[in-house]
Amino acid sequence: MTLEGVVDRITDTEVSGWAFDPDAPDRPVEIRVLIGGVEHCRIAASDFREDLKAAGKGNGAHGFNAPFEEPINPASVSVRFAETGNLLDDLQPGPIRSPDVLMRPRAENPMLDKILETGPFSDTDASRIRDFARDGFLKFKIEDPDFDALAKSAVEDMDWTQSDGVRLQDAWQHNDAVRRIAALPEVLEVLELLYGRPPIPFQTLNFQVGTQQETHTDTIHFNSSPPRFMCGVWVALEDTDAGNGALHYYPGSHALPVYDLDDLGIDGHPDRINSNYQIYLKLLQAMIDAHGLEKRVAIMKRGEAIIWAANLYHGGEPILEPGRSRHSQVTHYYFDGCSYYEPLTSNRYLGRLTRPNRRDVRTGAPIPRKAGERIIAGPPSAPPSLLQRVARRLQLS
Ligand SMILES: O=C(O)CCC(=O)C(=O)O
Repeated sequence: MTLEGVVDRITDTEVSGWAFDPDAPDRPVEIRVLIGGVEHCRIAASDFREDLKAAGKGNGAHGFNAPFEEPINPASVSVRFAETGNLLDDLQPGPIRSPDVLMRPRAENPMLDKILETGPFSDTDASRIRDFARDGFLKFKIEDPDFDALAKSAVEDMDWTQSDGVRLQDAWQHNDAVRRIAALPEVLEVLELLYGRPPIPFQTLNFQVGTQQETHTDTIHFNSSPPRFMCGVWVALEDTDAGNGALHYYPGSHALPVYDLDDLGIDGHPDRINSNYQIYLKLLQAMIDAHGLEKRVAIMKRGEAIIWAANLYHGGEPILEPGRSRHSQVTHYYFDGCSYYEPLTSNRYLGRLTRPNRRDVRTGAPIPRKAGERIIAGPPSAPPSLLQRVARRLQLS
């Protein structure tokens, strides 16, 4: 008897996967879950999963999920076929697990073709993922019926005296419309589609006017482990065009390597944020020249949005008609199952990482640092000094 099966996920509270008998494709296979070698439960793998059906596993009703009453050490869990005693993990990983095992955003996974082949994606979703994979950005229209009212409130009910003249950071803390724009369900859904993990909004920036920022990436400000699990969503709260300082970006640049300061032979440090940042920006210009990258300017209508990948080269065009407003909101997102650091004040090589203590914009709760399913314990970074805070304000992230 050759049974197939894979443990997809073990956490401290549950284990899940699938088991299948190719000789009896619709028969539920019984499995045993052991903790520290002692049987915890026996269950039939009979939960329906669309991905199993799509992968030709009989009627698709071969998934299992076993919860634990109390948190346990995931390393102590094993799962065996009840009939043969073999471990599920001993077997060749099935077509479902293998492409997903590499922790990369879905659209930036080098095994994307395989993932799209095996996953249950509609044609529209698959083409959105492919577009984002190729370009590093995705433009879409926000359909939420409340958007107009939210956009109005995010502009008019704002205490702009708190801004630096261009932008107001983390206005979600006192403006509910800003918080709701950051948490629009349709935005969260498309992010989860592109990244394969639940997104976590952690920072908002509201702009009154064009930022005229030099071309940069977000990875230099907010890097993640595993890499690339961060993105920005830029939402037009009014029309933008060549006159009021439109956003620009370089399609495809996200696929270039992610560079950190140690790639430049320099040390990330709170005292050198701005000088190091300037060196990094020069590298990006050199990369643009070397690869012949072409700039595109985003002419956006109110209510349109752009998602950009963490490593997409982007910035703000010069304002050609001074005095015009250009209201827009950028929300930065992390993704579940990662940990984060800020390269401009860190040194990876020396193991000195500035780990941000950020909060989930939806709830105000701290965002846990994770490696996969495990929450990483450890001291939070010290709060930034006055010098760091001033330097961060000056640097145009
Ligand atoms: O809105 C713009 O002009 C640029 C925004 C930007 O580059 C950013 O927020 O990282």
